[in-house]
Amino acid sequence: MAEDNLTRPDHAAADWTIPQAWNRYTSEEHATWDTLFDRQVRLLPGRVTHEFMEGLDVLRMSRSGIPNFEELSERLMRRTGWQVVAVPGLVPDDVFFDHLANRRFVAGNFIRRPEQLDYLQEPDVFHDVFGHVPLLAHPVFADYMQAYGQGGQRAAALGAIDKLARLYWYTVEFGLIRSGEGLKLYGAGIVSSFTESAFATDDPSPNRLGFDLRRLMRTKYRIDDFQQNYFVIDSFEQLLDQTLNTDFGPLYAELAEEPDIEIEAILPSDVVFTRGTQAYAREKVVA
Ligand code: HBI
Ligand code: FE
Repeated sequence: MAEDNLTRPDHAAADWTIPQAWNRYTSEEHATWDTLFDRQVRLLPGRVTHEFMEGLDVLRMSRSGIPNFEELSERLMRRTGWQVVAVPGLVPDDVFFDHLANRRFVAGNFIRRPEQLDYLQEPDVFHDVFGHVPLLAHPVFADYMQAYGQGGQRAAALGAIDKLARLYWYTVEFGLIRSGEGLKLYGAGIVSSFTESAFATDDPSPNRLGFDLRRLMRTKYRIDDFQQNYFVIDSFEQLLDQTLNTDFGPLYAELAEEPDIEIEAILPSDVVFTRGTQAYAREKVVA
């Protein structure tokens, strides 16, 4: 969840959008995008779900330099009716949900510095656009993102954003999907990260568990390091169906009575794809 104490910069509109000011990117900034892009497209084939690669392709994202949001939005609009709009950084939850509910994806317009290629706290244009936008070209995933925004508005009214935020985290940001050839990546937090793309697919440390909406909404998550647990969906249709066909009001009321589940816990009811060794997280604690 975004911090509550965000203040809207003077140059941002009431909905927190700003001009992307594409002409103001320096050649060094475009080069940073190209560096990040090149290493991801070398790493991702075979690891990422095919819908992601198709999205990169139909949106012509392999052209050099930071994408121009107007051009990108034109292509995306023709496919699924989504747009990409620029914001200065994190926006308040209600603003975020309102944009998603109206099929607008908010993207930070700044890019990380060359010495921060592997880690930065705030979502920049590479995470937001490379990570999130390709799947918005997929009709079912596009509908899921809108449903999430609408669900966010209802969750806010019910005081349950913390539960719903876990759904975003474990699907949109860090989700895995089953395919004929095994588990594939689709979460934006993974696909935009050189180190976590390899970790999430190959490392024996994390658990990889079947998607279960109620279970997932009880599960804590970590924002400071590689995930200790990934949830695996069968298909984007499953994700959309469950989101549209669940009555979240009663679910939140029930969840309020149930304890949170620890990040690395495996329950008897879980479908287990990988029982993680958790070696990575344990070594980190000692170090
Ligand atoms: N703002 N720019 C931006 N990007 C996000 O991903 C984002 C946000 N504000 C709130 C938010 N995400 C999440 O906390 C909500 O899903 C709860
Ligand atoms: Fe993100």
